[in-house]
Amino acid sequence: MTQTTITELRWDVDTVSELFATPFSDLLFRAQQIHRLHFDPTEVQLSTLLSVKTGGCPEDCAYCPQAARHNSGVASEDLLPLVEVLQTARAAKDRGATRFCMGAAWRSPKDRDLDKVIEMVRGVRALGLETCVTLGMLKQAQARRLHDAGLDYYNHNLDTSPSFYGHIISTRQYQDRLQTLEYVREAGIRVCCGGIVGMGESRHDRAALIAQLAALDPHPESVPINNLVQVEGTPLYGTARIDELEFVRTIAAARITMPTARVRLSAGRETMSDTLQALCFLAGANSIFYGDRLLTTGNPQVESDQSLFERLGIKPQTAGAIG
Ligand code: SAM
Ligand code: DTB
Ligand code: SF4
Repeated sequence: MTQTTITELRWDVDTVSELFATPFSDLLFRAQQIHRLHFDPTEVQLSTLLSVKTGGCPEDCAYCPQAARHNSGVASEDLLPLVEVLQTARAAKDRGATRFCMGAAWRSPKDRDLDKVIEMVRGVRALGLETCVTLGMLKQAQARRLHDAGLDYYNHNLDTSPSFYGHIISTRQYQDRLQTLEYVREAGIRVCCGGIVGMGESRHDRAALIAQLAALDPHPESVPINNLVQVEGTPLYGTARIDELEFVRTIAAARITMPTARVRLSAGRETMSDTLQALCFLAGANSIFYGDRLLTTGNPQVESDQSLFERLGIKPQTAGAIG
């Protein structure tokens, strides 16, 4: 099979499952080939996260420390003031991030909340950073307003497979997520959509998640692959951790099925060795969350990431590029 036909394949759960079952070295070789067709393999895109509205969320996502019903110790806070958001964004830019992602612990934003988020998007963009927000479910008109404000990316994850989904969240449906993604795409905003592994799902579920993501047409521009951050007080605390090589396989499957997407090695890096992260980059990851915090949990220190880049010969993507 030529490389061109590989990139044109459509994927279903069975064909993605076959990828997962491929010998590890063959899988990584194939992921590398595809990666190198579309990207400079030494370049990684850096996104910094900020929780602009933390805690007190009405949803019941079993992994999430921000759900009001879980006793995780995360308190409910108000929306951050604009100046504080811009200060953090400026600092992220100074450290080399090119994208700034603002997250809110909402089921969906109220219109008056959106007014304030739009101010944040405008301000962060004016600093010369790409903007991304994740605010929960959107109405069509809200997606259009965000687009008109100049928002570059909207993050809304499918999280897991359709069949495992009910074990993790009961307060919103898979279809609701697909609907929001459709509004975002229709409005002309780039899509950031991925999921979480290590929640006790099977390999079949991981393949089904990847197949769902790859069925989005066009593919998401960014695909965050999160390894569950286990937070005490959440229902998933204590879940058996995913095998490291299986995590790498998931990254490779995302790379192969969505050749031109930024595949982001996302939450969970704090507990990963440098060697495991290097394997993820080899499998086609070319983006990370960069900065000492994710939303409410920790992330590797900037200095330790910079030393990792140096040891791996990785260069951060420079500002201004879209991808
Ligand atoms: N409330 C909005 C929503 O759920 O759409 C936006 C914020 S929510 C925290 C964004 C995403 O973070 C979730 O969809 C989930 O994929 C990820 N996430 C949350 N808690 C996590 C955890 N403990 N480990 C890994 N990923 C997590
Ligand atoms: C995504 O896929 N992962 C990020 C971002 N999109 C919003 C969130 C990770 C959250 C990890 C747990 C926390 O820090 O609260
Ligand atoms: Fe709320 Fe989002 Fe956390 Fe679910 S993932 S509980 S919607 S903040």
